[in-house]
Amino acid sequence: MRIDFVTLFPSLFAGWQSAGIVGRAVEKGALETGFVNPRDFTKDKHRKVDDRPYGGGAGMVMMAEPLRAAIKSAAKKGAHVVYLSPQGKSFDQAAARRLAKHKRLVLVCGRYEGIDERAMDLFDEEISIGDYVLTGGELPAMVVAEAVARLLPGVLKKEDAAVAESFTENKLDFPQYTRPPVWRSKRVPEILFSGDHKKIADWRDKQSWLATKRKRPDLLDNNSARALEHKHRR
Ligand code: 4FD
Repeated sequence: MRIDFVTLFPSLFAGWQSAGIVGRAVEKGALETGFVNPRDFTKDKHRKVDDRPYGGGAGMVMMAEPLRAAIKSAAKKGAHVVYLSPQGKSFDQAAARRLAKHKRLVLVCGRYEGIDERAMDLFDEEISIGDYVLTGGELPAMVVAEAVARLLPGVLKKEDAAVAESFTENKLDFPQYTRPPVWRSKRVPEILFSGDHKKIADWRDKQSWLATKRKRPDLLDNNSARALEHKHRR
């Protein structure tokens, strides 16, 4: 997959795309990134990308034309163009899976108080990573791109893939333990030393359900809650 970021601040992506899972995805060729700066598409000598809002008020608004030209340059045919904004549909694992099916994504990062409303039809969809406001769409774009990159074939090691799957099934991951076997009088559950893989899998499945019930009951719809309640017979 190729992801192009339309941003006034491409340098913010440098560390993110060179380290960790994303860095490996780029190295492996599973993910290709590109950056397009609307400022490079201005024609005036001050390279102006924002202006004061008509009707007055605080802050600045991103001008439509530099944005249009930047998106046009970034969005080769078939690209899916996404605008990150607090007004968008909320992002989740299902949205990540859906976006991961595209060959090309263009993630457009707004700054200031947003963009000229007349530019809104440049986007195929508007996504929010949560109900809060940030200075720019760059962090949200990295959040979306990383969630998508993890789903690309060959990016995750087997262990990490399992954790990703638990959210796909609307449940939390089971608790993990590592050495030492006793830490500050807390013991690792005995069953994990048993070597009985079937029993361990069943125990983890139940722990996963208990954790979801306790921490995120909103993930359990009424039907699956009843089915799981029966399965684990509390
Ligand atoms: N919650 C998000 C996205 C962008 C952002 C911006 C209008 C501000 C939060 C459009 C106003 C973009 C989010 C930039 N803050 N800030 O996903």
